[in-house]
Amino acid sequence: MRTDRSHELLDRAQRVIPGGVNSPVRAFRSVGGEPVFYERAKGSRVWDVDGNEYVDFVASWGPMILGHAPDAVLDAVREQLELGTSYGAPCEAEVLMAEAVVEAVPSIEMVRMVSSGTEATMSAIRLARGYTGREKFVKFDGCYHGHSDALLVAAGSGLLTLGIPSTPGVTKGAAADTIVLPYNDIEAVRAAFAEQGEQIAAVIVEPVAGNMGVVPPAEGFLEGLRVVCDEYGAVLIFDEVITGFRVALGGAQERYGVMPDLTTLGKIIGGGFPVGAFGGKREIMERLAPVGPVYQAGTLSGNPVAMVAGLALIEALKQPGVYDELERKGARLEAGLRAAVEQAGVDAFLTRVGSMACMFFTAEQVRDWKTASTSDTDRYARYFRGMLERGVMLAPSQFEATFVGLAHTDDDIDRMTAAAAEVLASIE
Ligand code: HOZ
Repeated sequence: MRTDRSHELLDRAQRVIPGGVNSPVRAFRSVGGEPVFYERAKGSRVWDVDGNEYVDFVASWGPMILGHAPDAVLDAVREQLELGTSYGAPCEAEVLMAEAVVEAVPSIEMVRMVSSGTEATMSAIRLARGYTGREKFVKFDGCYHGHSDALLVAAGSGLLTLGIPSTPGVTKGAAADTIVLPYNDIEAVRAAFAEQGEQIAAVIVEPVAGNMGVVPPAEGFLEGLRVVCDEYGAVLIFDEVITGFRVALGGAQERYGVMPDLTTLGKIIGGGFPVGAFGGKREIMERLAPVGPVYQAGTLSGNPVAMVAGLALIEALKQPGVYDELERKGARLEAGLRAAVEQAGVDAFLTRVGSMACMFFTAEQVRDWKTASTSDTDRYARYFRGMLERGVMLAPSQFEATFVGLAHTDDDIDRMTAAAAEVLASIE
């Protein structure tokens, strides 16, 4: 596998970009070696600048559920480009997007567009605080809700990947109102509320944790959160930046039948462009400026190019049979990986919800960060490198998701699981 061009670009990048990357998990730090630089992507494939081709299971960390550069999205974007790329003023596409989100996501009555998942979660927390007049909020160990200060406490994704327990730059004050509890532990939630429930504005949760690997909600966990929040008048926020439009058209709330008060979205609704959104009950959303006093704003919010891209993608996802097909492909991947694990006799715990999956290198049953963290990350690194050499692109971290999309053929999936069987049999 040639890597000269990627190596050269990394060398140049490191002189002008910290670590040579614009987001830390891309840096391959926990899997060793150097990141490959991409040149192009189409369907289930990505190609790097040295001409290597990979079947891609990262999907730009989730958005590319149709595969890369789908024609429907490209056509919509081309048309919009001629009409202007940013207005900083209302446009029809953002109304269509809001209507599409309200129609698809069961608990959302009103929605505000932003430019990233980080902005969405940060704004949702502010809104919940403004609505309740309380300051504290609950988050769960290993869940990641973007990189705003108060939400970085005990966070997943890149912080787990790089082993950064808490980051300099977040003041004690910013972190003081964040209550961290173990994921899937409803008793811990009840105890925290019994002690300080009158001060808690919100509970924010990934309804399927997707940033400490993939950890499904235990039976009764989401339902229990709903009950506790109702009892104490706290706002329940589902962070569906990953699960929204992925595990069902209406996200995890549709799949599990539990309705939050607020929902955050991102990734898929941008069709590959930088987009986030937060929405929910009208009564809460109308606390936002200009209707209410809670301020939130953005020059590129509701950007027309991003809106038409997201709309084209959502339209494709609304076609009959799409989520059955994603489920079928996810199940095929899981079955192939289970067979590979069994054949190789390695300790691994597999999780999957629809088209998002994870193989934890541990003998433990993973249900929270404590159990996820028992994974052998060195073994994952060897697995990752073996797969890369065989033309399969996985997330460069044990604690991220593997995404299957509509562009993956059965052959792509079988090629991936055959490569996994080979690699698992050959690594210590
Ligand atoms: N946190 C996301 C992955 N779980 C986005 C990737 C990134 O941080 O760059």
